[in-house]
Amino acid sequence: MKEQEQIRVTAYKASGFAGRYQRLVRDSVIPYQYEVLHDRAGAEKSHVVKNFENAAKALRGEDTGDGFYGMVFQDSDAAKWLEAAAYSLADFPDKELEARADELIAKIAAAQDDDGYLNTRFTIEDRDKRWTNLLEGHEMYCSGHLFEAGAAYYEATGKRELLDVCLKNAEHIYNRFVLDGKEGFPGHPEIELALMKLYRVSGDDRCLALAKHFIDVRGVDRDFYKKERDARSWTVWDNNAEDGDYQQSGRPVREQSEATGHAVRAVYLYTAMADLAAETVDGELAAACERLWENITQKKLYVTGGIGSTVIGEAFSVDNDLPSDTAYCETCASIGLMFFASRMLEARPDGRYADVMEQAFYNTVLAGMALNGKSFFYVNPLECVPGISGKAATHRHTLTTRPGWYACACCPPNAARTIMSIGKYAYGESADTAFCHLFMAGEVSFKNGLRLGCETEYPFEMKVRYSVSGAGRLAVRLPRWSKNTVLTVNGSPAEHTVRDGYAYLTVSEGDRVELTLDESPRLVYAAERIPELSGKACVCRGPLVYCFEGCENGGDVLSLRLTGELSAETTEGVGGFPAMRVKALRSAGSEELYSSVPPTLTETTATAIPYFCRANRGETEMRVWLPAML
Ligand code: FUB
Ligand code: ZN
Repeated sequence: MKEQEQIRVTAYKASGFAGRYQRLVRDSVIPYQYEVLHDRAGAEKSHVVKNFENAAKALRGEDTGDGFYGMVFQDSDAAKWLEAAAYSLADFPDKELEARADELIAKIAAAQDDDGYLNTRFTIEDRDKRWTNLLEGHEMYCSGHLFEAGAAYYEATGKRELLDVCLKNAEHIYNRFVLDGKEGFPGHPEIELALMKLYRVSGDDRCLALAKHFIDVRGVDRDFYKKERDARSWTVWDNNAEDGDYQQSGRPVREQSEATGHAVRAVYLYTAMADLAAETVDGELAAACERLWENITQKKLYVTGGIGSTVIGEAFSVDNDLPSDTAYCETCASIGLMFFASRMLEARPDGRYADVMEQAFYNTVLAGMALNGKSFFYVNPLECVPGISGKAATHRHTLTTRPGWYACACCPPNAARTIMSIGKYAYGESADTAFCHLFMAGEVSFKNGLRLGCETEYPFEMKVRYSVSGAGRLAVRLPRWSKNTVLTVNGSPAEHTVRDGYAYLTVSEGDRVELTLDESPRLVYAAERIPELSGKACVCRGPLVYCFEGCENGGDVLSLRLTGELSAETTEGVGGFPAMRVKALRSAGSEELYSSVPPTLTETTATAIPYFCRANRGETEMRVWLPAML
């Protein structure tokens, strides 16, 4: 029995900043990605739809034509696209999009084996290799993404076809690993968090039991992947089967304290752990989540909300190793961090979680997509120097411009589905309280009958106005970065209590609640224990991290220095998003590689743009952290 009521979402119709982004995804990103998935966009080949068609042929015993192409997890790109389409359809009914989604769903359904198994790679190429390489095979990763799509599509349209495919696939996996007791757990966690969603939508207890099973067995047999490798004669990438830390399976999850290994896998796992801990009231699991959260946010988090600092294995590095120029900071990892934060929040409202969720969204997640929605970053460094970035052997991963698609395309559709479901992160509710976690304009209806209209130009203006319909208890987040925060109801100071970063108040029909946050730009300094950042500062305002690009700074940001005083003013920026002009110094030194002639420093004004707007004007230098002369 659950002791505490989990906080869940609400219906949200976006306007303002979120509305602009959702319009972009609806009008450009979803149609563009649909073309990509059909190999009609002139970008990197996907073949994902063909894979489903060819898998169906394989099942019918027909010639599979051009066979399977892509990553072992290629199927998941289609699932993420469907999930984004589902969220879009929920808010903006669109017959044409629904018809396209239904057609794709029919192709996916046709690729499902009679026993419920569904994976195009193994169905087309290697039926006998099913389930023999959990370490690398990604069968459950693909299933997980399909389950998320199936749940979202059912909720959006009421149509069951994909949901039923998912439930049949989940049953197949449940039978194998729970009923038949086959050993193993997913190499790439994802199915666990997805099973929690499938459980809630379908009410099928086996989904919850299967999620719990995979969480419980992970890391108990530390040699599982080694034994699995020794038993098979094939590999995908020859991954190290003995690196338990990399697989988050070096010990049972309830004993883990340090975020290690592949960053996306880690945060997807922690998301499921946090969800399961709240659902089953598992204090030991919740405590592990809290330790892992602390480790990430105190030792392994970039100011942009990026995580996973090393390209080697797309992984977390050791504590405080946060280089700017070689940062990996995969877009999916920050999306996963948002997931983890939101599940922690659902279990226990604490502004610490929402602060990080917001930091990840407005900075790394949005930077993952160009302002026109048609090209994407996988890797999000905090410094970019053409000639070195994307070029030096150590920097090949830090591309200077966004490609239209990737051979490994996990990030682009992940960004799309996250933006289209941002209401699930922005708002939440418990049995008696409506929560405003992020300040997103629009209309929100809570299940307790309360409705809010939220008007704001946030994150560029710091006033957030809520108009209340109905009555009830409201909790509004008080972000830690805001040093001067004022909360009023109907123009008078609000009667409220503050707990864990939220203001709690009781509101009634017709009330106007207004939150005014600190609008001053601020210099942010890193802890001295981060070697890369000593002596540097960056510019932030509200939740936004700013960066300096060559475009409006004379092509050279490497010689810019910040002073202790910002005296910033707003100016025109990129894509209609305001920039800031800040007081700075320009250093000019000798042309010699090294010289004992000290550089001269001249006062100047530099322009900083929001980090998420970076790299939209061709290849250029970019820096978040500048040396600071204080
Ligand atoms: O392995 C599936 C996805 O591809 C991961 O989440 C990403 O990091 C990329 O490796
Ligand atoms: Zn990714």
